[in-house]
Amino acid sequence: MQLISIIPGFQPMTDRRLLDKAAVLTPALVYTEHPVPVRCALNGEEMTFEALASRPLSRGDQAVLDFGHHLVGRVTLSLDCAGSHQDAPAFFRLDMAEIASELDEDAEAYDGWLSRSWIQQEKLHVDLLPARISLPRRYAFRYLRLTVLDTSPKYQLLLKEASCVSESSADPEALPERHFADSRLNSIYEASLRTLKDCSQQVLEDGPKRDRRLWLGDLRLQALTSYVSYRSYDLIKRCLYLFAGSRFPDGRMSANVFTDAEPEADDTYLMDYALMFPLALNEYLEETGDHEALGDLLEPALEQVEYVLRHGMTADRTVAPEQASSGFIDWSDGLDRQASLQGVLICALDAASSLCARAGDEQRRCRYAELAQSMRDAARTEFWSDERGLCVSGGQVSVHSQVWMTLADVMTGETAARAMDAALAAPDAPPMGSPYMHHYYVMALLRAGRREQALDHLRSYWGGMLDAGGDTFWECWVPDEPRTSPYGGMIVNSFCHAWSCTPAYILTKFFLTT
Ligand code: RAM
Repeated sequence: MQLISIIPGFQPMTDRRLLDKAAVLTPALVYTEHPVPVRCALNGEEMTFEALASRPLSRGDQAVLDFGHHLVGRVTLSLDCAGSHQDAPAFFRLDMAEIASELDEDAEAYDGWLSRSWIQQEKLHVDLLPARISLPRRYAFRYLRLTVLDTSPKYQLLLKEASCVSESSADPEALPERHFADSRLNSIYEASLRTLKDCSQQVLEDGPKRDRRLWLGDLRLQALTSYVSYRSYDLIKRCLYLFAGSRFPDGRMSANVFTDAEPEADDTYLMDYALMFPLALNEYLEETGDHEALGDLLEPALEQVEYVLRHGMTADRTVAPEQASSGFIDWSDGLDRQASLQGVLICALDAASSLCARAGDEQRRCRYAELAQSMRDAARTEFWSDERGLCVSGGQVSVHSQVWMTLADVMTGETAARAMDAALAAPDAPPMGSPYMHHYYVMALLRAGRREQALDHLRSYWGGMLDAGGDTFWECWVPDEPRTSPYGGMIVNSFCHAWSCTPAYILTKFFLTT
């Protein structure tokens, strides 16, 4: 599935007042110095950075620097020359990698549907040594590899210093100390918070390597995790205002907003992402009771639901099958999304009803609550199969459908849990493709009362990323097919990704021991 939407002549509708409020909430970044890499290797031989700094490097030499854990920041190199006079430029390539195995990927071979420009690689000429070079971009990385493309027979290159100043708007001071049942869970918790911290920039980015952008589905999960950790309320509020402040001309929210210059909605609509807005707003208000935000964002939130009610439904109150292609749900080719979208819509209607309750609007509160109920009934009629004991969407059995039907209370308790088990065991069911979907699977297990199974899954799925070399959580992880990429090549996958940061939320909410 390729996610490319281009609407010719697209002009977002701008609400200046909301965007101005978002601008005021822009957080300051906290900068941290990382003066030396913690481990190094030269042509495969491990050594200290001190030793490496005294080794003259020439054509073909490769130095790999490990900064110890994932960082988002700016890199500076101090270079010098050894040997005779520098009679030609020093020419080298730098590869920045979030996990070690990313360095084994062949950047030239990438031919997928995302831009190759995301690959974190620079080729530099340095005409005059010694030199202190600040690299041009902000990178997301733990490893930095320098490959000497050429010096000359008369001189060699010396890498005297390599440092990084990392940046994030998350304040580690705000973190409460927490411990879970065992060291495995503690490591998962820490990696989850590192993931959120590195995605917390001047907006909540989906991934600091790529797309470095505000996506609605990611935002909801980051916000939930932030409420139990960094408590970045202003940043979350800013992100909500950005989605409301630049929208499709018909009021729909875009799946993501470009924020590097003047905020601008992307011309990409994903029905389930837009429906996440009322949920995210309701959760934000639950945390903060922020009246200003309720006043400003209630109508934009309700519009997301109203749009789907007007344009996306069949007469018998199910999401129209032809609308299903405007949903995301998961990176999963061939997934029938109709039942999942119905589940998301029911959850959004419940959130809309709570929002109206907060605003004292009894009439609309009742309307949304009734609509949610009638759509649950419709879902049971349309999707539930007594014979198979699970929901079937467009003739297809998937875990996705069971998960969203469970989260929407279309089925509950053991009935829901058994349906998920059965779908997981079904030979033709499309596999879950992203930590985003796995998050909702764990939440559905918890809702169905399967605490142990939820915790086991969290341990094995997110723990699996740590075993495979992560110290932050990834955009994509399919344990049986570790090289899976939705983009046609792992080298553009993000290995510190917003929607994967939720273990800290799940552990704190449901499994806190001290
Ligand atoms: C990708 C991004 C983002 C996600 C969308 C649907 O482009 O990684 O995190 O929300 O897909």
